[in-house]
Amino acid sequence: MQRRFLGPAGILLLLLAGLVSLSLGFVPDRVRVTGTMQAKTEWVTIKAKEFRFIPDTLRVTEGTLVSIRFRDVGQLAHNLTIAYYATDTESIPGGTSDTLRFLADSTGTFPFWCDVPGHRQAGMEGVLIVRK
Ligand SMILES: [Cu+2]
Repeated sequence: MQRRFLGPAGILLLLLAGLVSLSLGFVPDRVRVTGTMQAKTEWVTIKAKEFRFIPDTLRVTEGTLVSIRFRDVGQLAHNLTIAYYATDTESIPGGTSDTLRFLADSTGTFPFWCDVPGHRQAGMEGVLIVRK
């Protein structure tokens, strides 16, 4: 009964190894892989109302997992779109909130905006600054 050696723990280990190699395979080149692959989480809060973001400049550190608490404190529905990081919230009604998470893996200054038609043009934009 050789198969007995591959008990539930062994199967779990194999699954984990598979998952790890699978996830490593999908890491884009520009992501720096550190020994533990544990990114620190950095929380920031941004409020939206007609027609601006408060604050309109977000500063985070490269390599952190950024969690943005997005609060719509206005009357209309708004969203937060960060095109460079291919991430956005739904358009949420006034008085509600949402959370956006992404790995800030590139330094630079990246615009964000609300993509409800007309809102960016009305002033709903800002910049995300990712520094070393
Ligand atoms: Cu908006």
